[in-house]
Amino acid sequence: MNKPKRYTITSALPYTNGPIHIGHLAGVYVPADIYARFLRLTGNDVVFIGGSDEHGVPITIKAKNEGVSPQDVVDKYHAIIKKSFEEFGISFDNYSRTSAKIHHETASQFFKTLYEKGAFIEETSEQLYDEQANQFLADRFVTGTCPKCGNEEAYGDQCEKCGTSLNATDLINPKSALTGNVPTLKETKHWYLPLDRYEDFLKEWILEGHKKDWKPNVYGQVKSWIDDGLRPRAVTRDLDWGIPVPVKGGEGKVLYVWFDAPIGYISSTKEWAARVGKDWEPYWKSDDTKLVHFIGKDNIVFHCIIFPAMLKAEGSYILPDNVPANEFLNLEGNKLSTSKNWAVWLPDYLLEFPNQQDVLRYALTANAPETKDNDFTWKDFQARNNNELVAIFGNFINRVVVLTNKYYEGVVPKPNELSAIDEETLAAVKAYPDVIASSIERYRFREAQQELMNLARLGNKYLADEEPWKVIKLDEERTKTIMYVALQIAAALATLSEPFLPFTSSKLKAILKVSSSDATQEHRIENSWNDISSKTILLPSGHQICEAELLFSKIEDDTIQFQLDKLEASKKANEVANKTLEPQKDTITFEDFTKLDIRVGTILEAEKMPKAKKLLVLKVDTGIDVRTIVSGIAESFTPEEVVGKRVTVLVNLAPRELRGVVSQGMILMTENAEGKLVFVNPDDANVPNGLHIS
Ligand code: B3M
Ligand code: ZN
Repeated sequence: MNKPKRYTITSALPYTNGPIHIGHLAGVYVPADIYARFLRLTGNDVVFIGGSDEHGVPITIKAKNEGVSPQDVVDKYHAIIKKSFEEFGISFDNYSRTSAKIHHETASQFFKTLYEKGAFIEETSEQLYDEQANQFLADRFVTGTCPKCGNEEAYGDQCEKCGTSLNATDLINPKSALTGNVPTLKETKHWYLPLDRYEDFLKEWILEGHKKDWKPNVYGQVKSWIDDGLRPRAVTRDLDWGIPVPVKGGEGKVLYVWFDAPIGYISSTKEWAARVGKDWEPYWKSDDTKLVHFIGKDNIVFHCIIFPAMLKAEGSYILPDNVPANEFLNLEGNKLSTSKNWAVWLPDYLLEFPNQQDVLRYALTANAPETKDNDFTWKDFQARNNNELVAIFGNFINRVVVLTNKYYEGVVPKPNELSAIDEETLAAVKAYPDVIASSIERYRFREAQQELMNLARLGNKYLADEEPWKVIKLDEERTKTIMYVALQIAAALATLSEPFLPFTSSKLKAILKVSSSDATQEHRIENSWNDISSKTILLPSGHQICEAELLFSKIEDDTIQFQLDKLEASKKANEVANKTLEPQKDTITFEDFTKLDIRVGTILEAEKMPKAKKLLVLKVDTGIDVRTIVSGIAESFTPEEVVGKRVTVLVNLAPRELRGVVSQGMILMTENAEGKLVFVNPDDANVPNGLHIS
């Protein structure tokens, strides 16, 4: 085990324009949390930093779409995001926000320091401008074709497809995201960070210094940008939402969001240090601190090139030791998308799967997009729970605890002489802390979690081979030894599962009355991570444990179907939203209109038209008579559902014979957002405006 160190662990600051989804969790927060928990458990000095990224165009666009102020947007989502992280067990030491005073001060000061050092170029140039919106277009306010990869939806500061960082004027066929207009050019002054000046430094630091220890996907991206040649990048913007540019000539301008956001890690550390009475500086300025940034792959350029260049220019900060960026997680075969509502949202999960945080953590880590994009499916989630957590981990613990209570009233028995298998098994247990640690230290969290499960498998196999439930009838003394060994494995699992399954770990520790951190509890045994390999006995004989309690429970098919149906509904809604509405028909005169005789009616009877999938035969009370109407709604309604429904009926439509039945009129229908036919009722929030009544 390595010497304890000081660690500053950061996780990308989420844009505060929507809740957290599984893509964020799998890419950034779950691995960062495993890493932070592991390092704390192994006795290191750790600060794990998070916070909301509250500036930038995504926030402004959201505010505009919702007709509220950017401050309203960030206040709303900051609260939602912070609460969901807490409930999910992401163990930030501090979760801040970039609208905080301490951040505005820190970021302003950082800019001023660079300005005073002459680290910027000041330049007036022509920038994209939207005449109609009266606004300069940068970042997400403008989209166009990426000159590098041809992606037609690249943003003004970055192409998310190939990761390349762009200047808005690089885009081919730029289009304003505000009005759809083709932008014009207008002169404006900005401050640029001349990245070209940092090429040699970056080459030496990353290309030579981190060839071996950085992930190939991260190293490869960085190398290709550096090889292409770096160019100056504007770090200020003509916007009114953000941190004001704090130097002369900067009036009416703000810092580029990607200039201020990474400084948010520093501000959040300062906020934490002040709260707990520590000095923040060693965490950012001391060479013996390891700085690690957890991010998704679309953030690599900012964390490996731009922010390090800023830190280097400032001069007093350390650089990241590693940036273990993940690839993307897809959902049921499609790219996660906030705007298309193609996501599993954390607040929804927490509501729909109460006390099952560890199941999602487990499934996301088991499928983590560490080396390539990966897919989350609900079926896999169910299988991971039922076949692994329930059948292996939960089953082992349950058998050990139930039998200990049954045979020994919950007291760890005194072992007799250990057999060769017992010795081997206990020796195998002792190897796990190092095996798991070595995977975590190399940012291989999937592999680390697999090893944890292998320990549970070892326990299961030991019980299955030794069969204490049979041996008890023949040899009570041997049974004591078996149960003693099994209890040692259970205790090892209690400690080693903590980084991955923190809720389960604490439940298990309570059952076994062991603790690795909470030493204040009475009659508790302390087992740290390192103790699992160094102590001979983890649970001594005579130690009393508690009754069994289920750690995991089976997830049924209907629970999974409910989630799949929700996604199906999103898909349908997108199809409807993307449907181009038909243009308005030719104008009619008032006389034309008065020819239509539309009445309110009630459906009295309904039955399926034999051999016709779409048709129902209805008896409708129109107020003037009771008549037969054949209606093509059978795919959307059962006959039982429509009986008693109040409807609007066109009563003077010429009668028409359909499959031998004369239909006398038409029920007016439209479609809801899911593409299902509904009776005309504009109060139904599901019915979009503009759909034809037909
Ligand atoms: N807010 C981008 C994102 O949410 C950005 C990360 C900032 S980290 C300093 O993907
Ligand atoms: Zn591109």
